[in-house]
Amino acid sequence: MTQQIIDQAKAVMRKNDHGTYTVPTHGLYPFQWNWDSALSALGFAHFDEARAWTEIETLFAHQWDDGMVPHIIFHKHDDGYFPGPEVWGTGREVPTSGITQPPVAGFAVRRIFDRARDKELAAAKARTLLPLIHAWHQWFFSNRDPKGTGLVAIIHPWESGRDNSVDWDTAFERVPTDGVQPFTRRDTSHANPAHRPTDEQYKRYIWLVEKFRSLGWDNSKLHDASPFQIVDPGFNAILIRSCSDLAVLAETLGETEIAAQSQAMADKAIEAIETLWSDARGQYLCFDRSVGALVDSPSIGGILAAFAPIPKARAKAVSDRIEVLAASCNFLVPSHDPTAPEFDALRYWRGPIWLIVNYMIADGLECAGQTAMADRINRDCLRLIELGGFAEYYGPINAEPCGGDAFTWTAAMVIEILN
Ligand code: 9YW
Repeated sequence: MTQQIIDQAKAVMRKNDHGTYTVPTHGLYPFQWNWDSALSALGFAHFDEARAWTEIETLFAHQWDDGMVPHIIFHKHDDGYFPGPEVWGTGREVPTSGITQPPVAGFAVRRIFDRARDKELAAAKARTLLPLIHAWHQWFFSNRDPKGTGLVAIIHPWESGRDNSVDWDTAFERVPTDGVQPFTRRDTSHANPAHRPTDEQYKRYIWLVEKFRSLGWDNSKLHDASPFQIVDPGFNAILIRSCSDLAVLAETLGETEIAAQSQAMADKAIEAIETLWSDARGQYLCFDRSVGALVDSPSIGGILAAFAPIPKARAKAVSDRIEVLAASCNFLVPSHDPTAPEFDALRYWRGPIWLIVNYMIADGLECAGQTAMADRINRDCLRLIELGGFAEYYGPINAEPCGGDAFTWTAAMVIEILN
């Protein structure tokens, strides 16, 4: 049974493999996405290490001169996705989007390196990637934390990877839609519109893209110019984890300066993330930097914080919080609290379960000694696969598979969990 599932997962990954990069799924997402690639590389590493390294190398081949690694790389023309390169207008030879995504590559590279069977290959690849990943981490703190708080802001919901989370609703009201010309969405012709973000949200997504484009994608200006600046605990946790993992990797490779700088960024952020803790909610919350207040929205962003090496007592509290959520759903971990009024069981990031997020939460809990909850989350991932196949995301009440099917990173996570 286990081998059969692994074989199916490998087949999904091979199907979406374009040789040097994978697409998340055919049709809906026909390009390379940033955090999809880093997490998918973990899956490849179990059966084709060279291919795993290539996935991450391709991603970093499109890093911008300022250090940013874009969220989409438009390797080949495909008009099945909106917004395409002409909307982004970033002016690059191989077009890319102009925003970034959760920086999970540092974590992935360390893990692939640590487990590598081909040590020589791993050392060579890690040595090349190390300064590139470090430059990206430094880019975050220079451009998305201009006041040096220790935590970085996202300036577009797409950067979080949790496109239509309830977390953004209030801040999004400050994003206008004037001047946005009519456009045709393509996602709703591939997937059920009832499971996707709304048209109103899409107009705001596009307004922000047009705003940033009008500033020439100059990252020294974008943060302050954006009416949307959110400090997301989940996003920051991924950055912290990648910085601390990169510190360990750099030390192993004898790159002591990168090691010290990475550890210093992680330490400062771990201290700062404490300001996002809410006793009332029993979890971390987002902080709306434009208005200077926490966002009282019980989403998975505040649970994903457990991916970072937060204090053990906090990890225990996050585990307790998941236990509370479990009372109102049949599968863990819902992307929003099922008892909250905004919860929407099948609409993208407003309720459904995403295996990649489950994987990172479980990994963090495991590291913090919360193994029973980590195991439970991983078991639920496998139950979902058995019931619904390799879907993009799943309903937490009835396990309904939603969004695109034959999804690369879902398959990669299953290979990770079963190995
Ligand atoms: C979009 C590819 C991406 C993920 C994001 C997810 C979705 C794309 O798909 O965004 O156009 O809305 O929200 O996290 O990287 O799988």
